[in-house]
Amino acid sequence: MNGADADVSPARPHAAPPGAEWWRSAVVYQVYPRSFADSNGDGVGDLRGIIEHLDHIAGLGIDVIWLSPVYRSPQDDNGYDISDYEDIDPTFGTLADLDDLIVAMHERGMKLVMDLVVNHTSDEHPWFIDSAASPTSEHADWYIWRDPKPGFGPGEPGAEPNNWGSFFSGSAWRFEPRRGQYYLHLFSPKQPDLDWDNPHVRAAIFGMMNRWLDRGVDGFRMDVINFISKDPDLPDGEVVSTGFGDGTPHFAYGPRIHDHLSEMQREVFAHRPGAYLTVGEMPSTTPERALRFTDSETGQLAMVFQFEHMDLDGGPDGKWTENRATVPDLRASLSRWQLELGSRGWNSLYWNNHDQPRVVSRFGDDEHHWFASATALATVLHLQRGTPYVYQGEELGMTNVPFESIDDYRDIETLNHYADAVTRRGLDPAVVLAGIRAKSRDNARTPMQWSAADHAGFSSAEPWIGVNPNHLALNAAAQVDDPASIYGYYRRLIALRHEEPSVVHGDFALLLDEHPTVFGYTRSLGDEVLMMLANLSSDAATLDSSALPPGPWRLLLANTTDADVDTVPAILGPWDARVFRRGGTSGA
Ligand code: TEU
Repeated sequence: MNGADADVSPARPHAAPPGAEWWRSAVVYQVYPRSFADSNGDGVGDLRGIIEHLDHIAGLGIDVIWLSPVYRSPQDDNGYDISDYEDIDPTFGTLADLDDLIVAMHERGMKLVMDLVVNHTSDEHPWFIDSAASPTSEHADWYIWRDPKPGFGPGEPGAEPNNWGSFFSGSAWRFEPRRGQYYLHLFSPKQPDLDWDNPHVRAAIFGMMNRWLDRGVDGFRMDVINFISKDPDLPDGEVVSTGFGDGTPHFAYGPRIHDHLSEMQREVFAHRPGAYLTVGEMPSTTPERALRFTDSETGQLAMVFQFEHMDLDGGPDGKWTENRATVPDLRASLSRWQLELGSRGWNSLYWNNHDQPRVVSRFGDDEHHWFASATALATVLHLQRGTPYVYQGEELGMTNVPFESIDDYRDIETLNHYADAVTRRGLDPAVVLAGIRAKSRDNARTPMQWSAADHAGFSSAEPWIGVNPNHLALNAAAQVDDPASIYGYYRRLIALRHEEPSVVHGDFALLLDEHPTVFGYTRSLGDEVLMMLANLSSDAATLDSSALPPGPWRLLLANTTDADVDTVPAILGPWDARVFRRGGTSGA
């Protein structure tokens, strides 16, 4: 299906170069451990399961694995609610299993980035248990506690200290009778927010991070790290259609965010040789702020995950609908980030993670052009400047799951949203469910499709969440040895990054910025110029060659067979993607 595949050699275990900023040429693979591979037959994925499947990841040419949380946790939010930062949850295994994973990865030339969830802990963390017990306990001021609103009795409706809504529906405050006070939880009530203005909190977290680095991990993906500094006045937010206030202006870029991250830099990373991959997850951030965080001279992080392209197809309050983003909007957003982070900042590049629906269903055409749309979207992303992330199953073109009923879903955000929208707000259940089908996080969390066997080869037991019925045809066993598969195409894209310095370091310039469906750009480094053209549509697209930079162009990579080697086509077929090199010899 993707014949004209050029002079990119097959993937091989890739040893990232030592020294500063090795992560600039790296490609990261995210493992969501619950859904990756179950080695012990309890229906839930685990660390041994990951070890058993490392060659699947190494075979793609991946440099780094980001592991979603495996720490001890009540699993209210699948591990993003941590009750012990320094132990492994028995669901996933033991510390010895993690050590074995690190060794097995390092042997294959891959590094490990751990998830760092320190905006909040679990309410079952000993710090919070102590904090909630009394206003005079040792950890009394480790979390964000406030008195009831004046004029209201404790616990009365309306007594919450401000009007903020939680990301997981309802108020962001919960009353604790033992203290006669409320605590802030931006996510679930079982995820109380830490008070980062307390120096004891920061010291405890930095100590914990240091111990993980001493153990051999190579960096951190920092969960909602831009939320850690709150405006201490906690002002009300603008009321949105849920009836709650939007607090993000008061915590998404709080007054001490750069101080806290600079202190982290000093206390955790500065005294260590080498470079660590640090990626800050930052909902509601802007290119200007992301540049401040990632500036190669003055920034505090290697890169951030921004959300602008993930928010283009949201409903009025950003919640889930069947809306689709247009190509011009997607192109304008992604290219703005490319240009504004420029040569001083650094992008992370992603379509998917454990919080987002599957890209081939969301921005592609999983029904009529599954292969071509999955590979076209991959090409658009991987040729950009920044560090690309591949989320488990993306390399197989895994799709959204056709769950029939709300009872099939497991995700707390999804279940709370459904209950809130349907029961409290009286919205049409069919409409709410359609939005959930299109955008729910559980689309990303169905079991990894290893084979056509029972439970997709993920587990010998009934998995914790339903398997996508399309695993009979769409699975790793059917793809890994086939160079014409989506997996084979990802290998070539990743190899291209490792072999072409212009893919890593080249300047970005947008092409055809008025075209209704084509995303095109060049990457230039000295005399080297690459051109990427992709038609993100199920209809053919006409190209005006006079609007393209002069050639001669030689084909380097194509996702469909009928590509003529050295001609920039006048028409791009549905979801055709092409990468060309200026001058030089032909790749095919
Ligand atoms: O996600 C933060 C975040 O922005 C999510 O609220 C996301 O926008 C939303 O779920 C999309 O539907 C991080 C983690 O990635 C997520 O899994 C956690 O639930 C959340 O933080 C709390 O730790």
